[in-house]
Amino acid sequence: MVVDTSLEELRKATLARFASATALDELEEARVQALGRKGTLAAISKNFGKLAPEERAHTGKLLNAVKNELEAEYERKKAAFEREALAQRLSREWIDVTLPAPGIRPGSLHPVTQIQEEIEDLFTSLGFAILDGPEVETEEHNFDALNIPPTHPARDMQDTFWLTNGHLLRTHTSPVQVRGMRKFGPPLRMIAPGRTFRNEEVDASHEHTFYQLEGMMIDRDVSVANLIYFMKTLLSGVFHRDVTVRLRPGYFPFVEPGFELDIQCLICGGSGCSVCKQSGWVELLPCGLIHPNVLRLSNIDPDEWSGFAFGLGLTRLAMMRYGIDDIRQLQGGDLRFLNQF
Ligand code: 2NL
Repeated sequence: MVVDTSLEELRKATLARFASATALDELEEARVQALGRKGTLAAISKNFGKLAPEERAHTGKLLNAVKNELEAEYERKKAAFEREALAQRLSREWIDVTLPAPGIRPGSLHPVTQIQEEIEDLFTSLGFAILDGPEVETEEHNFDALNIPPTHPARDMQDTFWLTNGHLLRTHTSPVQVRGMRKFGPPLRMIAPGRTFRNEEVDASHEHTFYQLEGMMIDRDVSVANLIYFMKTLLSGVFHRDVTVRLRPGYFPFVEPGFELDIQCLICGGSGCSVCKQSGWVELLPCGLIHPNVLRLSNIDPDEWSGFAFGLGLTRLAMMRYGIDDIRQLQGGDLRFLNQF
């Protein structure tokens, strides 16, 4: 009976220690003390031999039952600790399987830069120089020299970013051409690619900052026929295919006559979409013969020389070529988008 009492005490005390254990090592310590080779249960078992033979069967069963119960409880609690430890480790070792694999990833040029470089190559092969100029310009270079009257709405605060010192952010790359005419004189073949700025509300097809490429050729007897030839060469070079074009009269103070060269919308194929404002056509290439006043204002005699000039929106061209329907995607710097090109 003494054995029975000690077993019951061991059972209760050990279950209580198992229950209050807060970590695996505490649980293990309780197990070793109760069930280990030198533990309490082993000590109790030593008294087994002293029992009367008729008590042995009963006490032997009880001994086994207590041993089994404690072992089972130990295993249950141990498994719970292990599950918890694993869950904690996994929460620390969380990995984002959508991250790109490590290693060097090849970069690529921005789609607008790619188009700009292609057009530069094309015009270089036709004997044109590539000129650069400042983004902060004088009113004279940006407007006066281009025969744009002092009252023209383009000069408004709403259309142009004016600086407090009277200078402005160039609204086109024409001032580079003005500088080119003044520096080199005729005959002259040049293009002026670069960043331009307009004080505009941003939407799917307008940005305040965009890329343009203007060009001009000045020589003796340059005509509209020369203009059309170069514009067609330019477009087939850009699109690597025949594009449907139409020529409309257009008005710009710096050319006379002036034209709007439109292409059939490459996004919708002409059926109408947000890029072409449902018209099926996109204004792509304003152009014309350089106004005599513009030549004169840059010290070129219009009786001896004539020329054509054109302006091309590189950002819009990239949208057309790659089927991008929102200009903001090209400006956002999102590499997931830009890496496609
Ligand atoms: C545009 C640009 C055009 C030109 C730009 C030009 C430059 C000089 C002289 C004559 Cl220095 N022309 N550039 C010519 C025709 C069209 O378009 O942004 N138009 C809305």
